[in-house]
Formats: sequence, C-alpha cells, structure tokens
Amino acid sequence: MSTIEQKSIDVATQEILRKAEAENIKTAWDRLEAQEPQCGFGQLGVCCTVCAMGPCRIDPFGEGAQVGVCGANADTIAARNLVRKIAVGASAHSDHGRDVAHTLSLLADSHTHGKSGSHSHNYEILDIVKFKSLAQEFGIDTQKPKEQILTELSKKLLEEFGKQEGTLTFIKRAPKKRQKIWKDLNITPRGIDREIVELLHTTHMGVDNDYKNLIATGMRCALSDGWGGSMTATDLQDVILGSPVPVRSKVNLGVLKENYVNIVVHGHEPVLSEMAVKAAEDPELVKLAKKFGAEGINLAGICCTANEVLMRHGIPVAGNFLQQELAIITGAVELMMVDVQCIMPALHEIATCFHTKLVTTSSKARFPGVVHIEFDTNNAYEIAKQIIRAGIENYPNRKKEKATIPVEKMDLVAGFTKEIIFQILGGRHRATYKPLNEAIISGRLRGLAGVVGCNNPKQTHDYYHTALVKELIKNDVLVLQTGCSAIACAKQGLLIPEAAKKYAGKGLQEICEAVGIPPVLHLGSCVDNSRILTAASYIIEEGGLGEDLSDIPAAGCAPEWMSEKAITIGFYFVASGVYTVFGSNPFATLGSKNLTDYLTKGLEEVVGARFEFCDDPMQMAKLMIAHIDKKRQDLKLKPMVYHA
Ligand code: BF8
Repeated sequence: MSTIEQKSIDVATQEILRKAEAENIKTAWDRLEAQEPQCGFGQLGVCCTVCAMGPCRIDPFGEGAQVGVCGANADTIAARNLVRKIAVGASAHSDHGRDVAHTLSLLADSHTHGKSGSHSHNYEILDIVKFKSLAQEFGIDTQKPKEQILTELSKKLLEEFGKQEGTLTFIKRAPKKRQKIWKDLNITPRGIDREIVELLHTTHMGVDNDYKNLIATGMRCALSDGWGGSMTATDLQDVILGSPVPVRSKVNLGVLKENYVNIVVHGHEPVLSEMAVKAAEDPELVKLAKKFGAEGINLAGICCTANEVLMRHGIPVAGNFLQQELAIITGAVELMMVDVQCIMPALHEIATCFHTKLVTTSSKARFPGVVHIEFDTNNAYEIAKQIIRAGIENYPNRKKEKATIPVEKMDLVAGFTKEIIFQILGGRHRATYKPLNEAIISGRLRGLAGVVGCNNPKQTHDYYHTALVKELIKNDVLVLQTGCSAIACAKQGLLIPEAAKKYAGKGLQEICEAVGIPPVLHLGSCVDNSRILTAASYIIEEGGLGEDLSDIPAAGCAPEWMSEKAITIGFYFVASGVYTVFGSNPFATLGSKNLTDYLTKGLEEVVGARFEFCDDPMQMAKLMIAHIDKKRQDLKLKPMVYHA
C-alpha cells in the first residue's frame, strides 16, 4: 500500500486524500489497489474479445496457445487492440470538433434568419481575423458578406467529417515534405469520420492481419484527429469564443472559496462552460447567491474545460484529472457540472457523501441517478443560468464545519496560442517566427518540447510532469504544455515568469526575461495539441531548421498518460515526425515483440519518428534532450552542454 506522499507530490491533494481516508471515502488510488494485481493478459495486449469464438489469449511464455481460434497471433491481436484505442481517441476529439462546427452553423443560421425566435444562444464571431483566414483556407471569397461566409464556412467544415473525395483541408498546413511522406505511405487523412470507420473496419474479425498495416491505418486515423477533428475544435473555438491571450489566474484546490457558492465545470467542450462563465456574472444570479447567504458565485474548472475557461477568461483551475473526486471531498462544492470525457463514474457515489449536486449536461454522457440538465446550443444561456441557479440554491446545504478547503493556490499565466507565442517572441520582427528560429539556431534555446497528457494513479500524481519539465527547462528547452500536464506544472509554480530565474538555463532565462514569459507555456486543452502542430509547421516555413517537422530539434512526451485520446495524440505526433516518449505503461503491446519493436524502432524508417516508453522522468528528459541534440547535430547547429 502506497503512502499519501507516494500517491501525489501536490500538498493540497495530500490533504484531501487524508480527509478521504479519515472519512473512509474511496478514491481512484484505493480502487487501483483493489484492482491489483491487474490482468497480465490485458497489460500485454494479448487478450482478444473481437469475436465470439473467443475470448482468446496468447500464452506470453510461449508454452500454451500462440494463436486465437481464428488463427490471429499476438502481433495481430495486440495491434488490433491498440488501433481500436486510436479510433476511440480520434472519435472523442473529432466529435467535440463536430459539435463546435455545428455551433458555427447555428450562428450562420441565426445571422441569416435573425436572432429572434428560437435562438437565444448568445454566441458571436469573436475572432474575425481568424474567421476570415479560415474562410480563405477553405477557398471562400472573404469579400462576401459575413453571413454568406459563415454559411459557406460552416458547411465546408462540417463536410470535412464526411468527406468522400480528396483529403482534409488542414493537411495543407503541414510542410510539403511531410505531406509527401503521408502521400507516399498512403496515410494522408481523407475524411475525419471515414478514417475512424475504416480503422474500425480493419479490426473486425478476419480483415487486416498485418500489424504494420494496422499501424499505418491507425496513423491515418490519428492524423485525421490532429490535423482534422482537434484542429477544427481549436480553431473554431477561437473564432466563436475568442482567441486566448496571456492571462493570469490561480490554480489548485485552494481556489475554492469558503463564503462563496462554488461551482465546478468539468469535462471538455467549452461551448456550455463559456455560458456558465457569463451566467456566474449575471447580476440577478449574484443577487440570488447573496440572498442565500453567500458573498458571491465562484466558478472553477477541472480538466480540459478548466483549461478552456482559464485561457479565455482567467477562470481559476481547481485541479487536474486526479483531483476531480477531491474537489467534491473538500465538502465545499455546491455543484459540479460535467459534459464529456475524463469524468469518473465514481463522482456520483462520492457526491452522495456530500451536499454536492452533480449535473450531467450531454446526451452522450449520462450517469444513472444523476440530475441531467441537457445542454442545447439554441438555448445555451438559459440552460447555463438554470444550472448555476441550482448550485446557488444548494449553498445552504453545505456543512461548513465539515468543509475543508486547502490553502494551496498558485499563480499561473496561460493563454499562449501559436499566434501569441510568436508575436511575443517576435519583438522587432513582430508576428514572425524568426526570433524563435534564431534562438534555436544560435543555441540560446536548445529546442522545444511538448509535454502533455493526463494523470494516472499508477504514478505519483504530478511528479512525472514537474520533474521532467524542470529538467527540460534547466537545459534550455522551451516547454509547450496542454491538458492536465499544464495544470500539474502550474501548481508547482512553473507557469509564472519568475520560474525562469529559478529553474531555467541561462539562454532560456534570458529570452523569458526579455519578453516577460514563463519558461513553460500553457497552450490550452488536449484538442489544442493541434496548436503545437501548426506552430511547428510555421517554424519550418520560417526557415533555417530543416524542411520537415522531423528536422526540428523538438520532442513530445505524455509522462502520466492514461486515456485513449493520449494514444491518438501520440500517434499523430509520431506520424507527423515528432519523437514522442510515453511514461509508464507501454500501449499494452509487450505481448507482441514485433509490434513493440516496430513502435519503438521500426517507425523511424517509415515516418521519421518513433515512440519511446520510459518510467523515470529524469530518464525521459535525458532521452528527449538526446533526441533534440541529435537533431541539432543533423542541422549542424552548435552543440550544447547537458546540465544534469
Ligand atoms: O483531454 S489530459 S486526463 S482531461 S485526456 Fe483527460 Fe488526459 Fe486530462 Fe483533457 Ni486530455
């Protein structure tokens, strides 16, 4: 049994875990212990439940059965299991993207037919520059009236999902050389839905039995997420909800407030939470909160919804993935509203131990016994108000003597989009990537790293993210972050400009101090990993750092990953040419040596990048830095010293 200190390095988390222990409330860490030892066949990826002749399993010791009833071997079984996860991850991100595209078409509709009548959605085009540049990318004449552009653009974006001819439009954002690699391998994504469907088809009993071909189809599907579904979600959210700009806020459970109605937004799709932000400021609701004895309404976020409302409004972050249960266990949350993805089923039972109202809002994600207030974009603001009101009315039920709000809350700066980063770094050459490229070329910066992804109770919570990132910035690697990883590092004080002086190497420190940025840049939620792809493409376009994404001195890492979406992200990074390290668990492929070797070695020959699996943050940093140094060497750039 692990100690609380082994469970998390985060002091606020430790405090609430102690409270949970004292009150005999089980959390993810306890449920993990109850599951141990976890199924060995599952961990090795050699259990097949694809058809009803099974379930079959391959004996990992080579003594028992080596093929399933149909004849599938460990390579086929492990590869099929893996690529099915890619399909799920891609569908989660892409379905999110589709919903945002539908919101745009709703806007088109109300602009054409007027806002009265059935529409009370309160959405608008908030980034007109991005709106027009997107329209241009889709070949729409931007001289046309806004209404017409809106109608045409929303139609074209929605068509990307079901596209039957040609390839995805955003693919053109990638460097020419990368586009050619995809074309030659026949992995250029065509339609977003099509790639998911085709991938699932190939995993049906008796279809694709070639693990390398399954991985190729998997990569095409992952690319349709990174350069399709996720990119659509990111860009359209910026258009409709506004592109983020750097913003200061606070992070950790200490952002919950003692005398306020605490409402937590959790999940992924910001279209509703955006309205919750507005509703929490509604004078009528603030007045109501006061009537119920509170000083006001305090909105806070968990997981990627948190990142979305943080980036656009500076709403404080209560925590990352493993803190969702803990937020409720503080006893100080009146209402938690959730939409889709990464919402633990356990929340319901935990909420019943407290006064917290859990509210589901998506028809795609219902929890038995939980209050459901369905979100409808047509009536978004009214629904958001209804939910906030339910939270306010629950305030008198808080047992103040039993509520424990940790004091920990850390400052952070977020809101660094690909456009903003380079405007800021641009200095004299505003809005160009030149200074960034020059910094890498001159060796003031060693390179770039994307550190992203989840928490996993199998690893000490937040430790892997923060230890890795500290090591990277110490070695002059500028770190770009998204998702729960960004929240982890923010809690440890790495996302403030002052962190440069404390933790960064000399070159990175100079750059950060000159322009007043942290050494670790928060780029948003998990769909916003697409911002990293576009930024990397701009770097190539600027010149001096090679011709392909695989030439850039850069590496990716998901140190505490757990979700299928993380696998998909990993695959679109690797298929785009980015060397990517995953922490702890390999993708349950160890039961197939061929497949594991292919992912960690063979893919390099195919797409110019590969996976690495590693369970030590210091070692992860070493691997990433060694890769960055190798790329510097290939580009004949100045060698750098490694600071251990
Ligand atoms: O999409 S990092 S735990 S919250 S999967 Fe989930 Fe992982 Fe967090 Fe956001 Ni991303």
